[in-house]
Amino acid sequence: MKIFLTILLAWTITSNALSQKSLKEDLIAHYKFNKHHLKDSTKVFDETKSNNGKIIGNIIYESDRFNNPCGALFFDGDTYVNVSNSKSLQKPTNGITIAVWFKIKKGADFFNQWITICCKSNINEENESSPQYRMQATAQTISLSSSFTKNVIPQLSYDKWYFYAYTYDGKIVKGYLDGKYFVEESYFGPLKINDMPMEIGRDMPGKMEKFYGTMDDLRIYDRALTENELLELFRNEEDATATDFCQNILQSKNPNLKTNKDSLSIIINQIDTTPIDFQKTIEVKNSNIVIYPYDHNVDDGDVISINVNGVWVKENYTIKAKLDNPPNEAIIKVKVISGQSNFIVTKVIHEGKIPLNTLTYMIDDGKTKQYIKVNSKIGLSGGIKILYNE
Ligand SMILES: [Ca+2]
Ligand SMILES: [Ca+2]
Repeated sequence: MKIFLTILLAWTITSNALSQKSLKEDLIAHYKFNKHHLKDSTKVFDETKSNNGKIIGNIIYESDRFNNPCGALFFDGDTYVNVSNSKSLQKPTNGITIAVWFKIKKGADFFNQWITICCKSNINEENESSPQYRMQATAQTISLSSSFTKNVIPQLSYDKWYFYAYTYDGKIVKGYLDGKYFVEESYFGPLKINDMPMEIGRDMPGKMEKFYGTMDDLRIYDRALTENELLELFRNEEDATATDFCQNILQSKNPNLKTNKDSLSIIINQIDTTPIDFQKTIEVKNSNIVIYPYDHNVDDGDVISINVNGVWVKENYTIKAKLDNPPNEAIIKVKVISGQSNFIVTKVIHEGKIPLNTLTYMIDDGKTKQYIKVNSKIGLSGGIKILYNE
């Protein structure tokens, strides 16, 4: 159902000094999406501690808007996060704010992927309580609930960080981009409570949408924030200190140590101190590749970690013998970058019964499957370089 746009010409002017609340007040979830080196890598942590989530799909961290490695979570168009229902997630009925930093990956579908941030529902049916609330937008609409969808076209570019927010105060839904108000419309809720989980990066009700891009600092409030408060969030630099979240260490201020995507050796020195023996260079014909690592010989309990282009895509992973139909969790889907060296590094954590770890990477670019054998052992990681030219 679409509601016609009502532009309210009169602003209600309240005294900001008196009504100013802390930005922690009524905050029911805040996901920083920073990788925690020592914590469960399948989880995303809520700063309010009430609503931790579980990543379903590939766990891929990317640099955040401050260029800190592993400071933001990448959604590959299939991956999403499940957050169990809770009393606090059920709170928003007469007011809400959903605010997020996101970057849409080049190639994302205008309708099925676009701004699919969160949705408090995990069923296909769309009704007045499914979802209780959502932040979903195609290239031409924005949606807060099943009965609030509005046609609007925010002009967004691929691969660029944006700060996006919806607020609802019981009367009006407002949309903000980079802290600035861009749209509003009357809407008389209330948002109807449900018992369903909240999903991040997936919106099941009605049409299924899944996010393809990177997300950071998702915050949900049980009230409508003011424009000033949203500007304050937009300017927030809490995590701006140079930190390598891949390893939970503060980076040196030396600019040469900053992530420079074109410099293979610099990235490699940052991810790990274990020397790497590059054993093979291959070429692929497509930027989207599927990688399937398996134990070359017998399944003897080798535990490894795999790094693709600076990101630990598998950690403490027990490598298995080859399967004809490998399960999803055994497969790594990545996008390689054109015109530079991409790499896969295998670090041995624990050697199985047979000391030298030999594994095979099946690398499928959609046209051909290449099978690359890599040897690695504790203290000497094995590497493959991948070249792709657009
Ligand atoms: Ca972050
Ligand atoms: Ca949907």
